[in-house]
Amino acid sequence: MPAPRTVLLTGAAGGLGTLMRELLPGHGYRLRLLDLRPIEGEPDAIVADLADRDALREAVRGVDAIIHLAGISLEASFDKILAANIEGTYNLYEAAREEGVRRIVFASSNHAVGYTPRPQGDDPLIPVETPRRPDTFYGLSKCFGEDLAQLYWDRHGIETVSVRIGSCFPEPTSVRMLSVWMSPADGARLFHAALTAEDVGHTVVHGSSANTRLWWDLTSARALGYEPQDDSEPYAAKLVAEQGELDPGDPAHARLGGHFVTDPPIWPY
Ligand code: NAI
Ligand code: 15L
Repeated sequence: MPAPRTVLLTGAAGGLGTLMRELLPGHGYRLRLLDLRPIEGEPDAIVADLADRDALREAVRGVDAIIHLAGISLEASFDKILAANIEGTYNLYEAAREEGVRRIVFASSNHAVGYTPRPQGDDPLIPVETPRRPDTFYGLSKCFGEDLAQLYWDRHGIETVSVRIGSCFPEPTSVRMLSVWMSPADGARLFHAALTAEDVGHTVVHGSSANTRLWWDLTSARALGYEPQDDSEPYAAKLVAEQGELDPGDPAHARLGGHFVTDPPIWPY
């Protein structure tokens, strides 16, 4: 597959979308932007809801690939998740099929497997084949997205890399995040690898930096050519001093999904 150059970035107004708007052009991409919300300083960005099938079809027309970040990124009612994340992702895949787009990078989440116990002591890293254990309706929608991606590969030959993102923010802000953090620069490296690796079919990868306290296995991400450069450890002393080490007896600390298991943050809109 020739290297994709024009990429539709959905969810471009969001936190991760904003970071990727800054970083992906440095990897050689021309981005077409889409979001429900207008983006200041980006008059050409497409303002559209994932529910609008005609708008999606127009948005994907002529792009080489799609990075799909748009959707509800926290817990919400099932009806809201159904519309934005489940039907919305279906609508985007249908638009891609109709317009002949051959590669999608899907922003899955650690919350698709959030109930998985986190490794402790000498436990092995969580493998990418770990059974699905969504911790929320939000996590469940990411399981759906991964399965949709598999179907569209098997049935329609559309390739997807589903990136189960840990926490991609400028800095880790909690002790848990020291284990699942993906620096924005590593995020851009991973998306670049996911866009350019040959013959991915449908591949699921974990999205993190090379953290000293890593909880999950990065083998399938590295197989795409991803070489993480960052480690959260320089942030550890300050965060541990403020928050203490994770308590294995605390249910909010015992599983990969952290507080999403016990008290998930709710989508405010
Ligand atoms: P965010 O909430 O900041 O951004 C999501 C964007 O999607 C928003 O700009 C919103 O306006 C847009 N959106 C929501 N519903 C839409 C709809 N129906 N149609 C069009 N646009 C819609 O979330 P963030 O942090 O930027 O995450 C981006 C993606 O990555 C999400 O899919 C999230 O689930 C996933 N993810 C992010 C992680 C992170 O650490 N930031 C971790 C794991 C997954
Ligand atoms: C996610 O899936 C969320 O979208 C993001 O806002 C963070 O909460 C992240 O997981 C996390 O687990 O830290």
